[in-house]
Amino acid sequence: MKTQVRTYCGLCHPRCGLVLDIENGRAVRAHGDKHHPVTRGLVCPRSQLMIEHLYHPDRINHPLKRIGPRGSGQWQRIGWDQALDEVAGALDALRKRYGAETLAFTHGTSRTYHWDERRFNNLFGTPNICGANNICMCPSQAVEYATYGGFSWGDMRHSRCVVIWGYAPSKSNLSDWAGLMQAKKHGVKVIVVDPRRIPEAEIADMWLAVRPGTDVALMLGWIRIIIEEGLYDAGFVERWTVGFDELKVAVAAYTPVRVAAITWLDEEEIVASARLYASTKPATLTWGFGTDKQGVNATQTARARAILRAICGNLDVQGGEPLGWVEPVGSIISEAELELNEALPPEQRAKQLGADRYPFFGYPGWEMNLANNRKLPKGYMQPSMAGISCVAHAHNVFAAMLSGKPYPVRAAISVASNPLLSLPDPKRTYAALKSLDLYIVHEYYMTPSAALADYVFPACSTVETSQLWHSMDFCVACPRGVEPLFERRNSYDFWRGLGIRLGQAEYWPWQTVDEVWDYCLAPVGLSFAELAAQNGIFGRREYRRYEQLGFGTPSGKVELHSQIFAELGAEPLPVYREMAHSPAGNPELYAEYPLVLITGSRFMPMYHSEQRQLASARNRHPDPLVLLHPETAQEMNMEEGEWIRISTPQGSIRMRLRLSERIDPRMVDLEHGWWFPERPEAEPELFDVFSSNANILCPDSPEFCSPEIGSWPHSALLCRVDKIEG
Ligand SMILES: Nc1nc2c(c(=O)[nH]1)N[C@H]1C(S)=C(S)[C@@H](COP(=O)(O)OP(=O)(O)OC[C@H]3O[C@@H](n4cnc5c(=O)[nH]c(N)nc54)[C@H](O)[C@@H]3O)O[C@H]1N2
Ligand SMILES: Nc1nc2c(c(=O)[nH]1)N[C@H]1C(S)=C(S)[C@@H](COP(=O)(O)OP(=O)(O)OC[C@H]3O[C@@H](n4cnc5c(=O)[nH]c(N)nc54)[C@H](O)[C@@H]3O)O[C@H]1N2
Ligand code: SF4
Ligand SMILES: [Mo]
Repeated sequence: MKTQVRTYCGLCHPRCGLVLDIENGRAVRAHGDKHHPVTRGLVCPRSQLMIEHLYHPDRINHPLKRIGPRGSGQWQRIGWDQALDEVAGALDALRKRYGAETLAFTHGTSRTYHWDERRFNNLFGTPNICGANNICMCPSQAVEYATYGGFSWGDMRHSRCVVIWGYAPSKSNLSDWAGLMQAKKHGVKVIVVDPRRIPEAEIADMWLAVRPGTDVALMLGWIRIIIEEGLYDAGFVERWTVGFDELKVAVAAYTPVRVAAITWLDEEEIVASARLYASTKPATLTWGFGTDKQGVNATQTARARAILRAICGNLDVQGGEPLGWVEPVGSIISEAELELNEALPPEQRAKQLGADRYPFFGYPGWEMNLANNRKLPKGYMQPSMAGISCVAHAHNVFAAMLSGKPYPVRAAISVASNPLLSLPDPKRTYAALKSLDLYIVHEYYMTPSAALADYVFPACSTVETSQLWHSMDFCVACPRGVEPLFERRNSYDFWRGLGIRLGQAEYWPWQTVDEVWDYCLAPVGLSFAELAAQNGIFGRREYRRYEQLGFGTPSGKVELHSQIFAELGAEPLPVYREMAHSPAGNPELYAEYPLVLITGSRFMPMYHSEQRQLASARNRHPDPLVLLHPETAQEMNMEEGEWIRISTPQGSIRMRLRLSERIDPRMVDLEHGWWFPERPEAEPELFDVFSSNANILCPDSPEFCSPEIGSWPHSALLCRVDKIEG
């Protein structure tokens, strides 16, 4: 019998509408859902892997309990109840012995629900949630909250000028890439700021091949030109900002000559691009991971970007940077509320690891943003989730596991995260995980991180569970396509199962996650099934709402000079910092490591460390690649296709060489997320997790991190390349 079911693809962020063709009870084909109100049938090549992923023989289908030494690959299959009972018992014993803060949690990027993990950890009593949030979008979001009380994702489709800054949507976000192409057809001006000649650069009016890690110097140069030439929106600046005079002083030193010397750019292109951006309205300036992954400068780059948007008059205008939620979407119970943050008492908040060094991204900064947000009407600007911008610092968490200082961290849980691949210094992470009394993983596959666990719980694919998905303007139902296979369960069931065994039963009243969606939708008078039947809800956006409501900041205005930063001892106006390892920051080191490294530029069909076991993905992209300019390779007597060694003072890895004229001869660009599921699991191999792991090259100690947030560098480092003989 043949049928079709509507569901969604959750293999990355956008949750595109998907239709599964079902034959004899088995999904046989996945294709875009033409009737999906947002994605309208558009899907990327990765979605075609869904069927292979759903039925893959390497999937973990039952809970596993370690029976040999940690990392020996010896497991026993047990039931969910037994596994949850044993884990809850062990967690309770550790909490009694060391305090709740002894449990850490590592998260990855948005795949599961996230509020459920925060809810459990708040109720358990630990503030030590850590992971990629220090570097991925969340820092930008927190900075925008401090600057103008909310977060914006630019409206490319209606814009007259789009600045693609450290962002490559052609590889990372199909719907923005489609939006850009559509805008281009209507004559939008495009400026690309990226050290690589990406496809976006090829359709751009201007491409600025900036030296990695120096973007904030360029932004400060732009601000200086824009002020000097009177290209800013004087009316908006006068009425709606504080700190303009201080800003003028702060940018005075960033003359085109100086910025050119820092950034590898020409003075003329710096001036011309600033004029093009500021004089074409409305304009949008994108968020990009290229600027979040540059360590010391990441936070102030986000500040300078927010300031450019504001002084050029692009905040909350159509085709600029829309702000705030629109009704009825704003009335839906938010994920921030589901986190139940009030459950974590102040004395436990105060124990968050790393928050003393990076207070803006811990409870102190999050609480200040929250207090300002509460001055606005509920539902207008949703408060920032603690899960997004209130995290412990991974460096401090793993250090505490190893040293017991400032207190013992003896247990960890990872859900939808593979810390050995995603975080810097994987050998340290390895030693730390190995040292634990208890390590729990909820996963699709046996990964290098899962291989070190005591218990591994089987996760269901996105098509096996439901999700409520919304942006500021819409909310759609993402329905389950097939019933969970074997004993796979979603993260809600995992956390609830643990929670009710640890005295949290009254806070998990909903038996299934579908009941949670009904609870969230109650204020708009819909159930999840009704939302699915009516194909989503959409709000109508009005612009410049700040004219009535103000901004959710200490002054109620856009803070060019940030009071929150000042109060937390951080730099209240943006500055450029030369990195500890850079050509100018450390000339001796530069002599030994003469190339500038970037890592992790996105490529299809892979998503971080996933898909390495899926034959159709691996056949297309079998090996980890490192890109060099042909001239650089020639100097080193290297040829396309050979395996070469790449080293930083932190460590060395090997990758296969690809030559590309798209990068500067002074640079190296290499992929992240590489491990080899085809190699043995048991140690010492551990799926060969260290040989081509980009993060072996990346540090996260304080001198490399942004002092405000602790963003560590995956990019803008110094490296060298060598031939591998034999
Ligand atoms: N060198 C370098 N490192 C980087 C980056 C870079 O550019 N360069 N990028 C960084 C960024 S931006 C991010 S966001 C992080 C991402 O880091 P992570 O999100 O940790 O990404 P992965 O390493 O793919 O690990 C995710 C794991 O979750 C599992 N998984 C997927 N979906 C589900 C699910 O629904 N349920 C459960 N239980 N498990 C699931 C996958 O099998 C996979 O093993 O990496 C960061 N690391
Ligand atoms: N295919 C695929 N898509 C993904 C992901 C994936 O793993 N695979 N991951 C998802 C996640 S979690 C994220 S965060 C997004 C990230 O999506 P993007 O923001 O597109 O991230 P990247 O591709 O890491 O980097 C974007 C660009 O930044 C440039 N860059 C590197 N360093 C610098 C710098 O110092 N300055 C400037 N100006 N540019 C620089 C790189 O050359 C690259 O072209 O992608 C999401 N989409
Ligand atoms: S993997 Fe592709 S189809 Fe799936 S959600 Fe992401 S962009 Fe959409
Ligand atoms: Mo990310």
